[in-house]
Amino acid sequence: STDLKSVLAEKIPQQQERLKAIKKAYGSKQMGQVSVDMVIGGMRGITGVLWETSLLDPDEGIRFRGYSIPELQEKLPSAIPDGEPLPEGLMWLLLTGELPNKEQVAALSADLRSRAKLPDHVNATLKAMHPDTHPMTQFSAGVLALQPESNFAAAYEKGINKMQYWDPVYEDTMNLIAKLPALAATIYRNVYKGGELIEADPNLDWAANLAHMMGFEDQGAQELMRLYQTIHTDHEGGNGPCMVWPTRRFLSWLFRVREELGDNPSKDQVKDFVWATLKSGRVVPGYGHAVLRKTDPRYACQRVFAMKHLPDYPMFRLVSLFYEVVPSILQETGKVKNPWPNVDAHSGVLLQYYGIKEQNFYTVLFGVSRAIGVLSQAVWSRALGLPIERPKSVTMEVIEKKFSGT
Ligand code: CMX
Repeated sequence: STDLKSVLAEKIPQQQERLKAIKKAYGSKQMGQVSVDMVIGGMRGITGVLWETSLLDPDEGIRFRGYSIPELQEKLPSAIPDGEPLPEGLMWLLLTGELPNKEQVAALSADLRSRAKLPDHVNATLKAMHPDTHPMTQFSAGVLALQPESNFAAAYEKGINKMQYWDPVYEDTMNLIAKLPALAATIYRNVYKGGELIEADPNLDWAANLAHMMGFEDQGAQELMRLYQTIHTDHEGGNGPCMVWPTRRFLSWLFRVREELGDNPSKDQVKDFVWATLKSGRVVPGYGHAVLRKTDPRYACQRVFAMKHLPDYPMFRLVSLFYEVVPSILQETGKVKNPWPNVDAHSGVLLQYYGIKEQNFYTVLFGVSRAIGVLSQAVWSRALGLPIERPKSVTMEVIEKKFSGT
């Protein structure tokens, strides 16, 4: 079937049974141990969340429903021959666990287009906001302003069987994801382009329409948006906030390199610059990772994109030079667990190349993409009846008393 909801509805009873069986067979088994370091360290390393849509492997990076990014670039339908995957395809995969064919992706694209219009009251809400309000705050406010349209709120008010929760959550998910490009683009045009809005193009897919409504018609920019929106959708469960600051920090760092050393610095000059950064007690932005232990595949696929579309862009050449120089320096420090670059050491440069230069907006683009992962998981969370996460907390006094023997 090309109808996502009915494909999903078929899978739900099987997965409910699967979870019941897991609970029955392994419910009392131990998944690991918790040290005081983990309690103080933001629960890092504690396995404590069920998250079906993606899994982060320390060596391979993110896998979406078992598929790596290069595999998805090969297997997911694209808008142009040999082009980047369409995020609608990844959304289908995250929701159903199955790779979609071209017809299924086209049907999902069309469904999203039919739900894409932003209600007037949301436009009015955005217009009424103080012009200095950060784009991400406007984005969050815009999402909240959509609440009157919520199917779940209406169904809950009327009274709905718990087993059916997933249905209105699915409708809300579709409606929200469909509207995010218009919401993001409206904010972009309001904040940076004098409020002159651009209508959606009925012939474009979801991500290309985002680029189009922001004002970017270049094929390359639309391809980049498809790739960007695909690779940022999910990064397993339990992610914290502030995930896009490193993109900005990396870019500022790159701008400083250009200012001080020009477009064509030597390897030795770049080495000295990196060491100076480390010696001043700062981290090298865009490098290292809490879990990953090799080059982030999201970095790698953006590098391939850059080599194809913008091989001579001076900022990309600098990024490449850093790739040659930084890992061995970080290794030399002897303490950095992962000397390889992460996604943030690449995204910014690609956006800059296509003229999306407003760095405060990058977090919104990230938010549009991540919504796909988080909301797909939300549908499953309701389908499986998962509870609210409620980890136990303790005070310092509890730790002291427990281990000091007093
Ligand atoms: N430059 C300099 N020092 C670094 C470093 C880097 N890029 N990455 C790690 N280190 C240092 C740590 O600061 C730590 O030093 P201290 O022991 O003196 O405190 C030591 O190496 C060990 O840290 P780690 O276990 O390797 O890394 P963490 O899990 O503590 O931190 C991260 C991970 C991402 C916060 C860190 O690598 C970092 O600050 N990187 C730069 C910022 C960045 O690119 N963040 C983007 C993350 C993207 C994502 O998560 O997807």
